[in-house]
Amino acid sequence: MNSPVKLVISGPVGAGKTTFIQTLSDSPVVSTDEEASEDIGKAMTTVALDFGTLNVEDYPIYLFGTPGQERFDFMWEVLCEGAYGLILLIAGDRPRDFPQARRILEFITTQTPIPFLIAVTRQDMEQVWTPEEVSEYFGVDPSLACGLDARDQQSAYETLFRMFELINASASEQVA
Ligand SMILES: Nc1nc2c(ncn2[C@@H]2O[C@H](COP(=O)(O)OP(=O)(O)OP(=O)(O)O)[C@@H](O)[C@H]2O)c(=O)[nH]1
Ligand SMILES: [Mg+2]
Repeated sequence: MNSPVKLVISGPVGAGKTTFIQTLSDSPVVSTDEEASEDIGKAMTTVALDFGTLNVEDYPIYLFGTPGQERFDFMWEVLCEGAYGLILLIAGDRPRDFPQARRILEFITTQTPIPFLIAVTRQDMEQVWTPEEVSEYFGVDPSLACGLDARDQQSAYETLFRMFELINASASEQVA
């Protein structure tokens, strides 16, 4: 059995992190959702982490989700230790959350320089930023952003495999 590949799923409140891990996980997800004490537009929010696992070929994949609320940001560093990649989820119809997403991305990649993918959820909404527009906002190559419906298994798998491609590309760059 290969050693587990750890991925971190982060992003602002309501981006779809818990849903994404639930959609992908083969095991019951360890979730720490509690009733939100502030009005964040939904009833439940993650206060510590989400943890889910799946197998891809012979590789166990560990998915660690962070809380979205900034007051729980002390968890980010802990959860990122030893991670191979970061999937940053962001709701494409909530541009007011983009600055926070940028802070998360900068914080994590400064502490732990790992490959990242920006997955833009809620592409089915009427007024929504496309992955290309979001990559421009972040000032990154368009290949580092994709669309995602966190509720949909196929879409979630496509995002996961895109992340693996980026991890492989970065590993071969380091060898070259
Ligand atoms: N319409 C639509 N809804 C989505 C999509 N992806 C996720 N959702 C919904 O968005 C909501 C996201 O909620 P969560 O998964 O709890 O979000 P979270 O990022 O874990 O939030 P916190 O833990 O509070 O930071 C859920 O109701 C999902 O069903 C999408 O692509 N389109
Ligand atoms: Mg959550």
